Formats: sequence, structure tokens, C-alpha cells
Amino acid sequence: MNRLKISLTILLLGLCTAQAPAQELLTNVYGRDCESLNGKWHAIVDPYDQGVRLRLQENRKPIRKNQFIEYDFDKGMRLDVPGDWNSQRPELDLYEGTLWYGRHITAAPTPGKRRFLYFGAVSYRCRVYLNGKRIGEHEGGFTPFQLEVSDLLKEGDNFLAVEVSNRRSKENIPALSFDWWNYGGITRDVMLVSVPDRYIRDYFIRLDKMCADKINIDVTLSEACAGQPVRVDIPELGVKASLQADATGVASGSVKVKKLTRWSPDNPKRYRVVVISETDRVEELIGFRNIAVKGTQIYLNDHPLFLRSISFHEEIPQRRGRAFSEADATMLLSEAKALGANMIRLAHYPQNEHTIRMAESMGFLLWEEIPVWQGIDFANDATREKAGRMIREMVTRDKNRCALTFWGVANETAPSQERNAFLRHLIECVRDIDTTRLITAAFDLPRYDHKTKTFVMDDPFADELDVVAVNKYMGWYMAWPDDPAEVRWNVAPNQPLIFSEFGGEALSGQSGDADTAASWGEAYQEKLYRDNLTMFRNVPNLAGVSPWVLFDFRSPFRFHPTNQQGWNRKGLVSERGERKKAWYVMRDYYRQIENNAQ
Ligand code: GCB
Repeated sequence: MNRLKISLTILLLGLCTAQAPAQELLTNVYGRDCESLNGKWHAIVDPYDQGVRLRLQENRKPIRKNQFIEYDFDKGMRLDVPGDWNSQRPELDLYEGTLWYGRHITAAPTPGKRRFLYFGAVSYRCRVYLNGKRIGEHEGGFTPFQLEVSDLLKEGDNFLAVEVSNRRSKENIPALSFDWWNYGGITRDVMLVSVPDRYIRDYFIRLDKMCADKINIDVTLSEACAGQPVRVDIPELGVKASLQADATGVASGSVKVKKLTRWSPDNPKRYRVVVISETDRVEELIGFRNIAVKGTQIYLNDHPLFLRSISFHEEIPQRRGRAFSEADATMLLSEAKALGANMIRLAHYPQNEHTIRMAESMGFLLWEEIPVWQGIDFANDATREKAGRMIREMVTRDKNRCALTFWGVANETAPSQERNAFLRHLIECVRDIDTTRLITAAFDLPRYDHKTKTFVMDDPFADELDVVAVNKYMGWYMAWPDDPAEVRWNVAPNQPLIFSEFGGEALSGQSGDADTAASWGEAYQEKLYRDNLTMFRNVPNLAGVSPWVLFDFRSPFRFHPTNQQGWNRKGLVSERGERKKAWYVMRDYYRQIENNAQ
């Protein structure tokens, strides 16, 4: 073969194995005609990646007498979907590698319908096979994807296989090490979604950034066909907006509304919104509010608002596993409510839709971010593109949630040209979809100037954000350089500043001196909190605080044999649900702020 022929063959092989990328997401998948595929799935652990060689995706059975097959999906292990694999089997607790899931789907013909397989999240990457054929793949453990199967589902029995890997790598987001458990598996709902042949793919319905009485609407239809009529009804507001799609299938417009009750933490009012096309109809509850920055303050519905925030991981500590259900969301959010929080910083990745929707209905503002968490390979173009896709998936899924206030683009990154270009790309990806939310990032760079007794920060990237956030562990990772009452802050002085993390570790119930960190005692943590609250009085542009963290959470690099045992103990609440002394300090602080605001 000459060189040209060889290159052509390689090119063709490449084309043949290339997979269709995951398709554009349907907005409000839970509001569509869905068949749940949750339940017990068959599973095969494949640490040496032999599955494709053995053709696991085909779920083969011996058909001749002289034939044997070295696996049998139907007789093996079963795992719950949704659910991480780590918490379901002791031998999988620390497993990092490939695991195959399989299940049968019985399909009936659905004339005039298109069908999509929808995965809420698969951690971290996966390939999906239907009846032995690879139909798609996805990377990123915290955002949804969907694959069209309209022409692929057979009438009767079908076999769906998902090859999942949670192996860490330098190019991943997050990368090689991160301070939370590397849960693997099909961790969120899986559904077979049916829509009409021509369907409403997407819509974005929100209050105009500048006006309290103007709702902006964009509806995208599956077919690009100019002139198609679209209607948006909000019965309680008397809105019946008639729009027409343009040549790209997008129908846009705005309506003026009277007597709109804007959503707020005190009154999380949402309206029933119905989107109707010639062939499709979808509805959901949507709230409306204005969010803005003026000087160093954050305004909600034209009033300054101090953010009484808290963070949690998508983890149920009592179960030692990833949260995925409405019941899980209730547990996490009720504890945040009891603390007096009005905002959640969802650490450190997009969490499941149950949590987001319930948080909105309970009146929490939300900060959502992708796991651009330290150690990211900023110089790698592929990683940057990947992060761009991830942030688009996050914004696409949650753009209609009025609770969403902040899109976070990074957590603890050091300045460099590559970092700046990477983060700028993320901001562009967000702005491409949504120009209404505030963009932020958390920095751990502030340094103390002993002469002026002031914290300062040198990171010009802060200027490119709407709101600047800092993670500073005074009294824990950094000893107090001066009396907390004397420590001043001059970081991003002309912008709102959020303390997006502060805190220290304590083992629930452990006694010890209030001035000895190594006691791992509640008294030390309590004092640390009091000291930080004292310091906050010296932060002129303080717009909110978010202690780290609501619950103790699992982390593989917390090695202390008695005090940590694989848990990050910075929780205000232990893994058994016991509130530590510092919880009460924060609860009282939040109560006081709330009372002062009234
Ligand atoms: C941080 C990280 C957070 C960690 C925390 C800690 O700065 O943002 O993910 O868990 O510190 O406990 O060290």
C-alpha cells in the first residue's frame, strides 16, 4: 500500500469509529412524556477494559454446543440506578476503573414520536450501546446528555449497555486529585423520553435583566422552518404571547406583565408557564426576579441582599454515597434551611435537578459551578473545549431556574495566560446562552500585608467577573497573623466580595482546648467561627458568606486515623447528622443578619 492509500484507510477507519456527539438537550425533560429506566441494572466490573473485546455490549449467549461465553450479564451482579457503585458494594468503595451496566428495555412502536435516552449524569465518562451498536458517548460526571433512539429501538426486547469509567486523569475536569469521593456509576435518573415528531426542543423564559415588568422569551423548535406559530401562556398573569419562528426555528419576543410577584427567598413564587407549538406542548413552574450588582452590593428585586450561604456536596453522609433523589434533596436542603441560609453554593459541580428545583421552591438562591477545581490542565485545548461543553450543559439545563444567581467558572486557580484564556472561554460559553446571571469564581490567593494589616489580592482576572469570591481558611490552613478584630480586607474593593469558603475541622462530640487546632475539637472550630465573624466586620465590600461546609464529607486524602478516617471534618453537621457547636454560631449570625434586614 502506498502512503496515500494508508492515510486514506486510516482516515476512513477514523470516520467509521467516530461517534455522533451527545445531542442537544431537551429543556425540561421532567415535564415530558418519560418512561423511567431507573431500577436494578446488571453490572460487570471490568478493571482491565476487556469488555469490548468480549463484546459485552451484545449480551451474547452460547448458541452452539461447542461455544462458551465468558460472561453472563443476566446472572451477575445487580446495581441500583441511579446510584454510585461505591456505596452499593464494599469491594467497589474505592474502585476507579470501568464497569459495565446492562438492562433490557421492552419497546412498543410509537408512530409519530421521536424517542431519546436521557441520562441525568454518568460519572465520569461513558459509552452507550443499544442492541450491540455504539450509539454515543459522554464525558463529564455531573451534566445530562441524551441520545436519539427513535430508529434504533426494536419492537420487543432491546439490550442497553453502558460502559462507565471513573478513572481520573490529568485532562479531566476535575483532574487527578480533588477533595471529594470519586463516585462512579450511573448516578442520576435514566429515562426514555418521547416527544412528537416536531417538538419544542428548548425555551428560555426570564424577566428582563433591567425591567421588573418585561418577560423575555426564546423558544427553539426541533425543525428550522420559518413562520411556525408558537404560544407562551402564563395563565395567572393573563399572558398569551403569540410568536413566530424564524428560519432557524427560533421564536423570540417579550411581553409586558402587570402585577407580577417576583420570586425571592421570602416568597418563592413561581408561575405555571405553558409553551405550545403546532405539534407539541410542555409546561413547568417558572419564577421571575431581577438580580443585579450596584457598586459593592448585590441587589435582588431592587433591594440589597446579604447572602447567607452554605455549601454541600452531592452526598448523603449517612449513606456514604452520592445524593440523587427528591428525598435526598429534602434532607440536604432542610438542614440548610434550619441554619437560616438563603443561598446554596452547590459544591463543586452541577448537582441533580431534584436539588435545584426543590431549592428554588424553598427560596434558596443558587451558585452553580463546574468542577474547574485546582490542578486543571489549562494549557490543554481539548480540556478547555471539554470545560466549555460542560458549562454549556449546565447553563442549558438550569437557565430557566430563577433561583440560579451565580454561574461559577472556577475554584482556586492561579493566574497565568493559559488560565485566563481558559476561563474567558468559559465566560463566553455562558454568555452565549445567558446574559442575565452574575459570573463569579472563587480565589484562594489573598495574601496578608503585615505592614497595613490588610489582605490584598493580585489577580487581574477578578476584574472580568461580576462578583469576586474568596476561600480563606483563617485559623485553619493559615494562622491568624493578628487579632481577628484588626485584620482588614482590601480585595476587589469596588466589587461585591463573597467569602465562598472558610472553616476548620472538628470531630463531632470531641472536646479539647479552644485554642488547639490539633485537638480536632468542637470548641476549637467554634472559636474559629467566632473569630472569622469578627473579621468579617472589617470587610467593607462583604456581600455574603458561605461557610465550608454543611456536612462532613468523604474524601480519600483525609488520612488521620482517628479524627478523619477518610472524612473531611469541616462540616457544621457530622456524618451522623449531629450539629456541632459551630453550627449554632452560624445559625445565630444568620438570624441576626436576617433580623437586622427587617
Ligand atoms: C478548599 C476547596 C474545598 C476543600 C476545602 C478543604 O479550598 O475549595 O473543595 O474541600 O478547601 O477542606 O480543604
